Amino acid sequence: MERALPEEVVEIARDIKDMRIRGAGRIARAAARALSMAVEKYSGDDLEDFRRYIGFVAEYLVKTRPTAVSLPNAVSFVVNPFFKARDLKSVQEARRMLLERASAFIKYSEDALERIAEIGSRLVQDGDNILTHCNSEAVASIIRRAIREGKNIKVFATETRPLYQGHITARMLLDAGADITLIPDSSIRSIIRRIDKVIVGADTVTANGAVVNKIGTSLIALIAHERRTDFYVATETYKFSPYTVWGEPVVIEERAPTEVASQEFLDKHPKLKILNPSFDVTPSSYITGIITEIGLIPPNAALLVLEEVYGREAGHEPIQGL
Ligand code: RUB
Repeated sequence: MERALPEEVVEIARDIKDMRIRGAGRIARAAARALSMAVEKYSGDDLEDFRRYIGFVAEYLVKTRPTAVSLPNAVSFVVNPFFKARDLKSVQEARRMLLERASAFIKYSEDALERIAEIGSRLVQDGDNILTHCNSEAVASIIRRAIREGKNIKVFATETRPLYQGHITARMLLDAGADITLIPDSSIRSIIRRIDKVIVGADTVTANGAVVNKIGTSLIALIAHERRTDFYVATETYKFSPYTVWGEPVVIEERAPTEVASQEFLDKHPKLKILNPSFDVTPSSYITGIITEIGLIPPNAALLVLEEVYGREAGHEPIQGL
């Protein structure tokens, strides 16, 4: 079914796709915002048509980026109660329900970051050297909090090629007054001896406690493991994937070759192939602990977190109505 979508919704979807909105938490909140806008812009009074419309918007948003499960989880948090409700009498009533769910999600997400900061900063000791990869607001919240608590820490941030999200981390943490050093991705093995703790974010946590995050994360975990350096993941529980409970694989996003080499270079060498996966998978055995808003959990307890969040429905069609 082709439908016209409100320009604001199309714009948010485009921003997610083109990574002007990026990072699993931000993507999730943007999707909740887009759903609110779609609800506000709907003008009809036919409840069945409204159901089809919301299903269409939900599917459209979920397709923008494939890897971070925070996106379908946020969408299902907003739309599932609506699709499940059997006693809705009007579009007006449905509208209210969806708007409430969208703002509840955004509030939950913001509060979760504060809890993660609180729990995560307890792990940070005065004098620690902390290594992070890519740009994660969950990790940034922990570091900011540790600095506010007066801990004297040094942060090492990888560049995170090919898109250099490490520069975003550097800017963010400089603004927070951090002592921060930017390092090439390939320098980790020589720098790890100076590091006390690695803390990274997550796009998806699977039922068996593996963590999907920016490409290169698993290499850092392997190096940390070799040296027995603690490796933590900071993540909200809505990045745990109910889809993986029954073994559904996480789709790893492949991005454009032009992120790795210029169009001019590619044109000059038409036989050159480029591979540009955006994420990788770190096995649970390399992870010391996962810092969530509900506590510091061992990676092997991921399934328990999924049961806590989704109950016995974990893994069964998390998004309704599509
Ligand atoms: C971002 C990335 C981040 C996670 C967690 O990848 O891998 O580590 O999304 O971030 P991209 P947050 O730049 O490709 O979106 O803690 O902010 O949700």
